[in-house]
Amino acid sequence: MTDTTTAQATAAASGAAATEQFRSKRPAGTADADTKRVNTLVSELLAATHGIIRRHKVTYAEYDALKSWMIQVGEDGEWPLFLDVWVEHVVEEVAGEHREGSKGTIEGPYYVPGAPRLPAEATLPMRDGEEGTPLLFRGQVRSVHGTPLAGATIEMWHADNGGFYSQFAPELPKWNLRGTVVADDQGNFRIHTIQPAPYQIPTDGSCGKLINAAGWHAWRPAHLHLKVSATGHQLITTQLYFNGGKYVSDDIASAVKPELILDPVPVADGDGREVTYDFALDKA
Ligand code: MBD
Ligand code: FE
Repeated sequence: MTDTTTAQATAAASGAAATEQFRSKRPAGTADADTKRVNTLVSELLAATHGIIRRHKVTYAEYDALKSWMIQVGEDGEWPLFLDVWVEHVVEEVAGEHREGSKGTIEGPYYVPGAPRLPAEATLPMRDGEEGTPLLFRGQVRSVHGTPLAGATIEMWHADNGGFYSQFAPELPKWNLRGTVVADDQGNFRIHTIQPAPYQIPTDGSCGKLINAAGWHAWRPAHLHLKVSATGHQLITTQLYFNGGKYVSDDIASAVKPELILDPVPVADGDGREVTYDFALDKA
């Protein structure tokens, strides 16, 4: 890890950035306020909570601990982190139920739209001497019937070799390790980047406090985030992991699926590793 970055990354700063990012992507009040639906969902959520309280004889001390913790989650801006780590995977499971194409998984809190557009063979924006094993990620975007999708776009974002995301940790260039690659007329792409490190949930905030209190670990396996899209097709939000990597079988965000594990091989004539991964997109 880079000491300067570690020294200054705080839960509150990355939480505030994630909260701001979420607000700008999805302005408040866009969900359907269907009274019956709200009644059903909130009533069942409350009933499940009441059941837990009765079953475990929850005390006032515990109730107050929950209240102060929830207040702190808000103050830290960590609601996006909390929800995406412990809830989003089930929302994604339901949303992806009827799709035939490539597997998706959760988006997480650190996507930023509008990353620089790059040609079909490109290197993600990175610093001079960016640390980490070089990785060539290449493949083809096709329809579920196998038709190459010309001009498909592959948005990729990932952490650096210290596990930090640009725009959510200090001192990183704005678009570091973020890009929007436009595939060629056969849907092919070749993306040069570096392998990210595993990601640790900030230990100094409310989510870190919960992890400690519950005796869990705070880690996600190293991963690449992707949004793959093409005209007339459904966008896929996914992540890819590295075979044999730490936490691949024990992701705190429960977002690993067997289809999403890459096994890169050393490049024949140079540094680093390469891997091919093709995407199949469902019709819109
Ligand atoms: C991440 O990098 C991430 O992908 C998720 C889902 C949650 C927290 C940090
Ligand atoms: Fe991530």
